[in-house]
Amino acid sequence: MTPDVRHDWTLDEVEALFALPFHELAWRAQSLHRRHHDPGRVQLCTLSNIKRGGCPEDCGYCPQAARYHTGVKGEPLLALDAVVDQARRAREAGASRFCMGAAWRQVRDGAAFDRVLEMVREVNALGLEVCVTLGMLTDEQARRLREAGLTAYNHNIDTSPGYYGEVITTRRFEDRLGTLRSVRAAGITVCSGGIVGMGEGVLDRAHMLQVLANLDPHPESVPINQLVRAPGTPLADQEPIDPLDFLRTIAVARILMPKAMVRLAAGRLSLSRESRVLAYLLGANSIFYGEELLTTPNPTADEDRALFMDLGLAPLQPRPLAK
Ligand code: SAM
Ligand code: DTB
Ligand code: SF4
Repeated sequence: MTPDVRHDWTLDEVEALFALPFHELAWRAQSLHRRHHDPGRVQLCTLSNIKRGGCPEDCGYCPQAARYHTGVKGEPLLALDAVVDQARRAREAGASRFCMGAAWRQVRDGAAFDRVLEMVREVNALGLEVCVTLGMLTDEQARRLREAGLTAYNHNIDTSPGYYGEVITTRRFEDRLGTLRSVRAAGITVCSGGIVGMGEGVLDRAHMLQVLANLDPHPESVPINQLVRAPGTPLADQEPIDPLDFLRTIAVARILMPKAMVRLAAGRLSLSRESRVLAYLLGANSIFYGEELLTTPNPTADEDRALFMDLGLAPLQPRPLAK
């Protein structure tokens, strides 16, 4: 019998999963999901944009890239107290993970990074899983984050190796993999996924998931974002994709990485209530929770809580606070 967790997926195999009739795909995704997770629990992760806008990179999807006229102004790194307050409120609202994002190309040693390390320390002390996404980093910076109590580092590969250059030219796909290696070497869990709906083909989606699934170990967390079409970015007028194609990507991610938390990430606002339900049935077991992602809107906490009630789903609980 083939094991559930594999690291030797071929591109043909992954493409074949995308080509399955929907009922077959759904059955396989759901069976694996139930074998490795409680299907009634979804993790709520709250995002905080600790360093907004002004980014030197040219990622074609991103409202925070300084070179596009998106209306997002560059701002300095938030104060420690403001972020810790946000984390406390997120926990009270039911989140068990707090993710802090910075619009940086890479981490630079100095006062700003020292403040981020403080943020990690304090959020960890609140009993929350702590994740940061700060761009590229070195082995030593990863080690310092680990020491401060970081649970996870988010660094998306975003798309296939072949399509990467169509969307981003200021760094290479290989740079992303290098950062993921530093994160893993430091003993931090890996959060890495990508974006669907940037004009890529099914083969690109298959290739992106194949790269993630052939990392050993698999990323513990895999965010699947649907492109949020931000005015002013090169991808502002991209044709929206068929929700079924987005859902297929979620299901294939679940099949390839059965133990990972698969996150129904950006783009939830453009999905119908029923498509969101299907995403949970196909193996998504984590969402971004709170009315804003980094710069764009997300469903409100009330809306998500109401849907959870209707479906009988419950949030994963944060770990109890030490006395
Ligand atoms: N600057 C760091 C980096 O790029 O790694 C961290 C922040 S960056 C905003 C984190 C991720 O957000 C990107 O890798 C991308 O996957 C996602 N993202 C950014 N803009 C998006 C958009 N308009 N729609 C969907 N996902 C987006
Ligand atoms: C991820 O995969 N998606 C999040 C988080 N990791 C950092 C970011 C989504 C950003 C959507 C566009 C915005 O709000 O600026
Ligand atoms: Fe900068 Fe990250 Fe946005 Fe790219 S995705 S422009 S690196 S903030």
